[in-house]
Amino acid sequence: MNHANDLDMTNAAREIQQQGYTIIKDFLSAGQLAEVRGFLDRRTTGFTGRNNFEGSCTERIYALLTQGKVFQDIVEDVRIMALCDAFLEPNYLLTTSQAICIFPGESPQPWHCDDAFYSIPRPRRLALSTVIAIDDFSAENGGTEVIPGSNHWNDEQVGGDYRDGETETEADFAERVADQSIAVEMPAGACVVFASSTLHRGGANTSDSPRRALSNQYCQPWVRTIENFFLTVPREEVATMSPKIQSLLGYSVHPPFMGQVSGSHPAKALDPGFVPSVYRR
Ligand SMILES: O=C(O)CCC(=O)C(=O)O
Repeated sequence: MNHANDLDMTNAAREIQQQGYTIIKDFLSAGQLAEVRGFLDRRTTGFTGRNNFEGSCTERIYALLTQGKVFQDIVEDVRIMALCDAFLEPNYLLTTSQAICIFPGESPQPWHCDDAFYSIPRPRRLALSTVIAIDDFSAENGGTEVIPGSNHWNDEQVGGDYRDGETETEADFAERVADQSIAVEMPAGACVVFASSTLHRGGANTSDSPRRALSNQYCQPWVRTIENFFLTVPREEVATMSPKIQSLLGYSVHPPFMGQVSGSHPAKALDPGFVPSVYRR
C-alpha cells in the first residue's frame, strides 16, 4: 500500500485516480489529535444510529465543523484542498462533516459508495471522501474497508442492491467482493481519502474498544449536499469562519449564477442586516 505523506499531492491524486483511494499518514498534528480526542471524550453519549447504515452500535455527530476551530482547520487542510482541486470543479462544497464512532459489537456496514444517491451513470466523479483515524484503525476494530479499483466499476459491476435492490442482494454482493476488499489499517492521525464512487464500508468492531473517526466529504458545486449547512450553521457563525470554509458551505457562486441569493452573491448574506432584494420595499 502506498502512503502519501507530504504537501505535494500529485502522487496521492494519482493513487486515487488509479486505485480509488490514498492514505496520508501523518495527517493530524499531535495537538489536533489530542484536541479531537478531548472533544469526543466529552461529547460521545452512546446514542447510536437508526439503521444498519448509520450503525446500531455507531454514534455519529453531524455538522462537526460547528464544534470548534480545530474541525474547521481539518476541513480546509491544504492537502485535502489540493486533492479537491484535482478532482472536483472550482467552487466545490462540503457535503458532510461528521464524527463516526464505531463501538464494540458493531457489524459491518453495507458496502456502498458515497455518491450512490446521485442518478448519474458510473463511472463518475462527483465527490471526494475522507476518513480520519482518531484511534488506530485495524481489521478487528472496524477500520474502513475498501475495494481497490472499484471507482472504475460501471453500474452493472456494482450490482443492483445499491441502486434498486432488484438484481443482487447485499449478502450476495458481499460474497462476490469478499476476496477483493482490504481493511485500511492505519495509525491514529492518518487519513484515507477516496473517490466517492469507491466501494467501501465501516468494518465490524470485534475488539473491546471504540474505533473513532472523522469524515469530511466534498462534492461538485452543482450537486445537492448531504447535510443542509444553511440550516445547521447560523449565519453569524459562518461570518466568523474563513473565506474558504464559507465557500465550502455554499456562500459562493458557481458560475454563472448557481447559489445566488435574490440576484446577489450569497457572501453578502453574511453582513448583519442583509435583506434579500426581493424583500426590500
Ligand atoms: O466509518 C467508516 O469507516 C466508513 C463510514 C462510511 O463509509 C459512511 O458512513 O458512509
